[in-house]
Amino acid sequence: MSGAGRYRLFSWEHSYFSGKVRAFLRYKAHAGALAFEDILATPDLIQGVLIPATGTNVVPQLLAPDGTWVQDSSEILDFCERAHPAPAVIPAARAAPKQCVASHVIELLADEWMVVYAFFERWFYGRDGADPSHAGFNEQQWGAVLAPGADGHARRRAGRAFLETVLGVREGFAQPRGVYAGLVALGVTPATIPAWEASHARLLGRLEEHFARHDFVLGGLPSLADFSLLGPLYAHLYRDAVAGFALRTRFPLVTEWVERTNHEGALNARTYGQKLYTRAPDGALVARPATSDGGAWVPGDEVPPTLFPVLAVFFEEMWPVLKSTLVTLRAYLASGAHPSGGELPGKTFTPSPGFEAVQTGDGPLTHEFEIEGVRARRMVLPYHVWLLQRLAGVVREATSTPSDRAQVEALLAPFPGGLELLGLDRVIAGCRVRKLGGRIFSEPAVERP
Ligand SMILES: N[C@@H](CCC(=O)N[C@@H](CS)C(=O)NCC(=O)O)C(=O)O
Repeated sequence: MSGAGRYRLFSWEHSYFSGKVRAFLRYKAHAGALAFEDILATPDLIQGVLIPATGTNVVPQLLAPDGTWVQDSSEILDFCERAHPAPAVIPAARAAPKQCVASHVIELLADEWMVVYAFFERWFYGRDGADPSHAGFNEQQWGAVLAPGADGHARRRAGRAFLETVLGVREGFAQPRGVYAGLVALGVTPATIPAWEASHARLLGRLEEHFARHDFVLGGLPSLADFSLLGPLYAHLYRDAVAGFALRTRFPLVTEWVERTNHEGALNARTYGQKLYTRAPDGALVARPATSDGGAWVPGDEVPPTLFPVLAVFFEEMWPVLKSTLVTLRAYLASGAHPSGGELPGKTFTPSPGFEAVQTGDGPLTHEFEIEGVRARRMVLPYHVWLLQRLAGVVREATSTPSDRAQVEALLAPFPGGLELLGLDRVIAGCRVRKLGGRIFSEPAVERP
């Protein structure tokens, strides 16, 4: 493919959602479906290129060969899947309704629930005075983006200055600001930390069991669910030093899956496209696919049983929070405090600038939630509603015939609240949102004649 036909991915190596998109593009590129250049999103490019294009500073962002900008990891995957359908990454709603719904549920869990585990690990062990601490590694990671052309000492100084002045590593949880204010807003405080850690360890244990039997979420090839799980697992839990040590030593099969899915340094991990060889009696080398399940997704739209405990985490922990998000957002939209069609906070890791009062303390976009039996408060994220709308569309398509509906019902029925996903459109009514570029707005009220 010529240079002109290439996608341009603007990303950072240490970014959660960049890890998801990069591995997905690598998979498509490995199959020859597309070509892309991975571009370090420096502050200069963010200010001069990304913000003017999409209205947001976040990474990753993708520039398609035809000049279209796509912001948001989920939209990037959908966009490229439509443009380059083979090899498929998203199970088709009509051909594989159960695998399709299960993959999207895991995407939601990975993007917006596991984010708490990952963000916590990075910054709890990145604050001054932490023991163990990967503060030096964080200086390097940030410096590499902030001052990429400077020498190593200057890069570390640039990283250090940013961690102190903007991210708040000196004060940590003592006087939370920057990323620590983000953690508090996500419901991570000294009172809830043990609960989040227990939830995190349980989920990794369940993934370890799954990857003992299958090389990827759906069998012998990666899918949307794998690339989504790489969000939390690559940059924060595999690369970062303290969490990376724990992952390698406590969850070696999840570690191996990270290498397999990220497709770098993966010879021992066995990955897609790789062959394993045995010797024939005549000494000739005989090749077979290196990954489990014959190198394919499990047949018959089966969702592997070892995935059920992973899906259960979504229904037990995250789904109640999403339902309460809808209730709280609906009340806020009806309160008169928000102009119909106006902008809503759109960020994931921290309260959005300008909405701090609304999303912190007892603000109208905060709510109670529970983790491991501990009750606390966290911010409401209208972006979650946009993801739920997306999931509602997927569920609608995956249940459009009576027999498909029966299949999806059978998949969801065992989980608490599982069948509620079948009525998502109804549950979302009254608080639908729109995403324009990288910004979220409420749906304008329909004028009645
Ligand atoms: N929903 C977005 C989230 C993107 C996002 O939050 N990116 C982070 C890095 S992983 C970021 O750029 N944060 C900087 C900021 O929020 O200012 C996606 O799926 O792409």
